[in-house]
Amino acid sequence: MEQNSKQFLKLIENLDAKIGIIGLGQVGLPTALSFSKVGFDVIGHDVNKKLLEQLENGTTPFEEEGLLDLLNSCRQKNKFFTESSFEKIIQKCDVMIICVPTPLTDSIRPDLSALENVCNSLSEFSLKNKLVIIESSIPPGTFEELVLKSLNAKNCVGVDCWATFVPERLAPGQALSEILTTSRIIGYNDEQSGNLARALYSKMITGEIFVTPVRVAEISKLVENTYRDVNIALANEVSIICEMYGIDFKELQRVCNTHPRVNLHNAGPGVGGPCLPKDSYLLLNPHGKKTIDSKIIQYARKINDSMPQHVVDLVRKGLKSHNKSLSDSKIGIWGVSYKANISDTRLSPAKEIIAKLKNEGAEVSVYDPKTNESFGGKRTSDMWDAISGNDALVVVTDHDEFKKADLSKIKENLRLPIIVDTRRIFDNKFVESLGISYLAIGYPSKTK
Ligand code: SAJ
Repeated sequence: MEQNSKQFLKLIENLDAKIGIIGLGQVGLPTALSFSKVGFDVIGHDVNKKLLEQLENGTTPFEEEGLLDLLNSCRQKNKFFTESSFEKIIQKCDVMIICVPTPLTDSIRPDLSALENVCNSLSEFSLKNKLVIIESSIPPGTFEELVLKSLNAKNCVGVDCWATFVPERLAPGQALSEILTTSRIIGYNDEQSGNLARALYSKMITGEIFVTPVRVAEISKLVENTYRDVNIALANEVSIICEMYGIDFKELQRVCNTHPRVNLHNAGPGVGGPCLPKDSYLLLNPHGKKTIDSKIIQYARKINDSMPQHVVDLVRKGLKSHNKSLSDSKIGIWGVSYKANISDTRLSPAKEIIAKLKNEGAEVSVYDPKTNESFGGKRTSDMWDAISGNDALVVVTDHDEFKKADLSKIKENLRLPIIVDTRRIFDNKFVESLGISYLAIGYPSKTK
């Protein structure tokens, strides 16, 4: 074994280890291309054959800064290929990095079926002298009780092959830059596996690498996102308190954040995306065990989930001040992706906001420069079409294009001068000076 691991280390050191990436989504594809960029031969596999075709044709399935260029340069250098056969990718590769989704079921329990399928498929083959790495976020206990159990069916992890958990830390929108600089956590069950994974990632990243027991690594990933979710919930809760006191949350945040140990997050229309709304549930659902009760974490989720309703209430308030009701209104929405300048709409608060507005009888038009999704609203081809003749503009996503919008033109296009700015992209004083009713989360609106 010692000898084998030394030889494997050499493969990594010389960039001769062939890397297979299973799951080419928002984590897998940037990971594949980043390893390929530093000189490894990388082969990507996904159950979605259309996606593989797309990549072979030199197009990317989602928008990510620099991704398309990187795909094409890796392909030109013959450093990135796709492979639709699971068996072939295992035969060809020394390292297998698993980046499949671990979403929630409808009953808000971890859905590990994709990971389970991959591990079961892997376990049918000899993994001799191969390193398996799990990057997917997983409930605590999953690595030992699902991954290792499965791989050990025909192999002996730590003896004739290796396995580690290296949680992904990619933020959509800055995935390719952050993957290089962000520190990585390597969760090990046996030390040799941990050391090999450290050697591999140190070839790609400039950030620090921390090796820690696998259970710590599993929980650390989930706590990072829970930390952010709870902090955003605090900001959202404080913003509602600001409305009660009649002060501006933005000003409060500016002042509080001058304290060296305070970082009040941004209040907003809710928390979306594939990670934050999910990871605290993974944290509280240990693999094969009963759900853990945590008041602060569960309550944070409730607060963040309640924000779309608050946005709808602000729209209602704005309309009421102009003697209009939601039921006969026309509302224009700018932005449906879950955060600025990306095309990802997964679990975006826009979905709830649009559904609630429509439920109340409003007609909803939608424009987003990054995606064709409109969540049941009428999709328009430009930002002005989305508000022309409408009663209010609701900014849901803070895309750069919206920040530059001409406010006088907004007023000219709208039937009633109402802006609900859920991301605080506009200067409230300037908006109000134009005679527009300005409403925002945590803002003492002049609109009564
Ligand atoms: N949001 C707020 N207020 C804030 C910050 C964010 O309302 O102050 C909202 C955003 O608008 C968005 C949601 O939260 O709807 C999530 O956005 P995000 O930028 O906080 O996070 P993600 O989901 O894009 O990426 C997170 C990151 N985790 C942390 O910052 C701890 C990223 O580094 C992880 O790699 C990623 O989850 C992941 O894949 O787990």
